This record gives sequence, C-alpha cells and structure tokens, in this order.
Amino acid sequence: MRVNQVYSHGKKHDSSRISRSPQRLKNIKRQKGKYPLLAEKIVQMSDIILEILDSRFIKETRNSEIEDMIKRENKKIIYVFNKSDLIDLEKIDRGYIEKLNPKVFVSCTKRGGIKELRDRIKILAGKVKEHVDKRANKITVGVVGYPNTGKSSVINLLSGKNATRTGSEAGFTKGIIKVKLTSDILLVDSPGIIPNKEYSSSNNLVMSQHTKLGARAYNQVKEPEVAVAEIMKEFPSIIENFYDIDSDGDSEVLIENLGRQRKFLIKGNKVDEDRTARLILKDWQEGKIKRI
Ligand SMILES: Nc1nc2c(ncn2[C@@H]2O[C@H](COP(=O)(O)OP(=O)(O)OP(=O)(O)O)[C@@H](O)[C@H]2O)c(=O)[nH]1
Ligand SMILES: [Mg+2]
Repeated sequence: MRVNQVYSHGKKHDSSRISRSPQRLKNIKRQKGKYPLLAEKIVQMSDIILEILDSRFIKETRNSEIEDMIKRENKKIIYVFNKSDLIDLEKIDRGYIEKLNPKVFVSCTKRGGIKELRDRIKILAGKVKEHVDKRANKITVGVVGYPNTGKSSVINLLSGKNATRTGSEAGFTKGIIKVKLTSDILLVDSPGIIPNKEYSSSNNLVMSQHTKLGARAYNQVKEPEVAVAEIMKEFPSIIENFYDIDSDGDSEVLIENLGRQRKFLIKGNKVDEDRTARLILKDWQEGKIKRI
C-alpha cells in the first residue's frame, strides 16, 4: 500500500522541504464550495454509507450534515472507527459510542477489524437487496468522512487491492473513485469533507482544530505555531514526552528547544519556528505521537 512517504505529486517525502504551492492553497479554498455537493451526490448514489471516523476524535470527526442527509435519503450507515491502533480502547467513552450503530473498530496499519467490516457490509447489502429490487444492479457502498481519516486506506484493505492512493496529507483524494468489492458490491472513495458550517479559511482557532484532527494538512496550515499551541493545550505531556523536552506546557518553549536540537535555524542563529512547528504537526498527523 502506498502510505506516508508519497505526496500527491508523486515525489518522495522530505520533511525539510514542506511544499505550500499556490495550487494547493487554491485547492483548499475551492474545497468549501465543491465538496458538500459531492457529498450529496455520493449519498444519493449509495445504498450503504461508511462514515470513517478517527477513533481519537470520534465526536469531532462526525459530519452531522452528511449524517442528516443519510437519514433523509433513508440510506444505511456503518460507523467505522479507524486508527484504533492510536487509542487505548479501555479509555473510550462507551456511553457516547453506544448510540452509534452499527459500528466497527478498524486499524488499517494493523489490519484489524477489516474482516468484521467486510462481513457487516455483506449482511447490510443482503438486506438492501431484499427491500429494493437490486437484482440487476450492484449495491453501492459510499465511503465518506473528514479529510485524512483513512477512507482510501479502508477501501484498499477491504478490496485487497491498491486501487485508490493514500497519503499523509489531508485532501489527498480528489474525486470519486469506484472499486469493486465483490461481483455485486461497489465501493466508492471520495475526497474528505469538512461540514460547511464548520469550515473556515480565516478563523485561526477553527483551522487549528482541523489541524489537530488532521483534516488540514501540516503543510497547508497558515500559522503552524498556533496549531501546535492548541494541541499542546490539550495534550502537553504527550508532546513533551515524545520529544523528551520539558517545556512546562509552553508551546513556544517547546518549539524553541526542539528547533535548536534539530538545528532548524535561520539567519541570526534564530530557530526556524515555522519549520519546527510543521515538523511537530507532521509527527502528530502521521500518528507518530500516540495518545496512549
Ligand atoms: N496509525 C494509523 N494510520 C492510518 C490508519 N489508516 C490510515 N492511516 C494513515 O492516515 C493517513 C491518511 O490515510 P488515507 O487513507 O489517505 O486517508 P483519506 O481519508 O483517504 O484522506 P483524504 O483522501 O485526504 O481525505 C495515511 O498516512 C495513512 O497511512 C490507521 O488505521 N492507523
Ligand atoms: Mg483518500
């Protein structure tokens, strides 16, 4: 499977060269108007929808606009809690997830839960066929979710093919991609979607939240230091332990020390704060810094 090291332009990853091309920024700006329409299209064309959530941020990565659409259109949903390797299952808020059914915990990196998910899809597909006259047609399974939650990775594992590309940057998948699961079940990959009402390309706090979730890529965020401060506020000791730097919960101190340690310096022997902050965001978004 193509993971982590490949950017959408196909070049090998080099953390010291983080690109922020004007085209990428233009793509993000376009995202707002473009993808909600796509979400509607996917819900309409699908019989079953897999909502891929990040197990670390289940509440935050639910898209209520898409879920409402699914209900309105009377389609079936399966909640897929991906990246479960990055959490302690014992500590999960059972009360909250109790209502989300059917659900499957999955880890694409550890290949866990995939068989259970495949079986659930097949059972639901059977039920859909009973209710609708689908004998002649394929059952369509739309895969939706916030950017970077692992939609494409789930599809690749389910189908056993590297049919759709994956990458550590949010906004990797650009259009609808159809992949055969069985002779009568079709999977549909889609670009990550942030709900319209939550989207902002100007509010720093909103952008930092999305960066924390991985929905806005570390190389696309405008002020990486602000995003690091947001993550530090919530998980100070996790970040400090990962880099083995004691900063008393102060993100500026952490960036300063880490930058010096890595020799990320600019003119005047100053720390390159932007580059250092982006490195932290990259490690965070790639799941290197675990919340366990
Ligand atoms: N630790 C961990 N990482 C995962 C898992 N699933 C996916 N990833 C990583 O998460 C990143 C995003 O995966 P993708 O499958 O490209 O996610 P996506 O939802 O298709 O992303 P977009 O197309 O950008 O919306 C990649 O770096 C994957 O390797 C998982 O279960 N555990
Ligand atoms: Mg994708």
